[in-house]
Amino acid sequence: MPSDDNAAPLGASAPHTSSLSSSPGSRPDTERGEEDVFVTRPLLPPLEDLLPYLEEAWRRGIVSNRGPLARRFEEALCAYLRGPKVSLVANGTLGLVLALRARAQGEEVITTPFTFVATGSAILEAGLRPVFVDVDRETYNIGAEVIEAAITPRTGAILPVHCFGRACDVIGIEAVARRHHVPLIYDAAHAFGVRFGEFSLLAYGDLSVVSFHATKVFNTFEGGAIVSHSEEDKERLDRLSNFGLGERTRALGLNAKLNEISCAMGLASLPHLDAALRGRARVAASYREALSGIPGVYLPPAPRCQTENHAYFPIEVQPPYPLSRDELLSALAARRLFARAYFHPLLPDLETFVDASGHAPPLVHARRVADRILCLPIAHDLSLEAIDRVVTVIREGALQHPPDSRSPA
Ligand code: T4K
Repeated sequence: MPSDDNAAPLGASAPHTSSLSSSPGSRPDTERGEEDVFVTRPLLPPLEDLLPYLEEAWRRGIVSNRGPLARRFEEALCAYLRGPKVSLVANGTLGLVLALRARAQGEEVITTPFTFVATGSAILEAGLRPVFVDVDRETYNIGAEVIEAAITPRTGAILPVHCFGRACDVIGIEAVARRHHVPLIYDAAHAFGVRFGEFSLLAYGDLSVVSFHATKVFNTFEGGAIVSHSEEDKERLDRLSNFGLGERTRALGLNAKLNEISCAMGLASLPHLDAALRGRARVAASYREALSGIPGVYLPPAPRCQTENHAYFPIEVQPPYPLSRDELLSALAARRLFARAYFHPLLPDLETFVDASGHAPPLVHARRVADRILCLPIAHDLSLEAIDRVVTVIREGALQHPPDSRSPA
């Protein structure tokens, strides 16, 4: 396991570095000579770590259909997660569709409105209807109480999201799911590398679906996995992701296999994950220190009972901060710092879901958060200079006068 001992200490002027490669694609801003900074950058292992796996695949001529690299990658993930079964899939979205097709029973799925569009699309794609319930103000996740209040005879599954890698109330939600005999599937797209108590957060629920997309803390370019707890579930999910071949029940199969090249990427990257998570933790700590105490810039408190993967660095922009969230987003973009308003708008406000969703209670907290949320750039190797540029723009914004206090021209 490589260490990140070479990483620059906080306060040094060198960038956060480790043995991990930085992604190409940064483009200097021509006026100031500053580089573009994106909301994230992929974790890329040194090329020499990837090449032996690629050579193996080339030698064999097996590049897909659950070859030897896929089997090894599944074993490596099982060992990393310490227990549960793993079914690789081509991406997180297909993983969600298959998980729902495998386990959902009724017509409706209780879920969160504050998520990426893929959560809702997967529900529709599985032939079900989303029922959106409000999120908790602090965790950004849906909780046990609101879920239980929304359960009806039509409920076919519960699909909470561990938003930004912050754990849902897994104990409370599990109790609700058991009490009402409703399958519990977590959209854990953001949650790889998070431990809750002594277990991986992915070990909770009947099934958990994680994304290995390039924008996630751990990536296989595109990819994902469904985490399950019985040989029966794993076999079923594996059949469903292979066109449903051998499937004797009614659930519809798909082609959702992960190719061998993505598995090679996973095998080469996994040994670097811990160092990358430590790099992200250092960036988050730098932001926290530099941004705390700015009136109107709210930093959500660190989540309890879990480790953090710092997949995102969300802040909320609210009065008395003089700029709106969108104005701050533009001010950052003007300095080639590309933060994102993940997740605005809310899913029920997207045309796709307006007619498709069941009755939605007032989504008071979700609306408030979606209007204020801003995810700042974060990556394992984000430089201190880049962090400083982001902080400077936010601090400069804090010094502006709100429109109504400006003296008339
Ligand atoms: N559930 C949830 C809760 C999710 O958030 C997601 C996906 C899913 C399910 C579905 O999982 P997948 O089917 O994707 O496995 C991105 C991602 O495409 C998406 O995976 C992710 N969530 C979502 C939150 O973000 P965009 O459209 O915002 O990504 P994009 O291309 O603008 O990338 C953001 C920045 O990342 C770029 O400005 C630059 C950087 N980047 C991106 C790529 C692709 C790189 O540096 N290198 C790259 O190769 O959706």
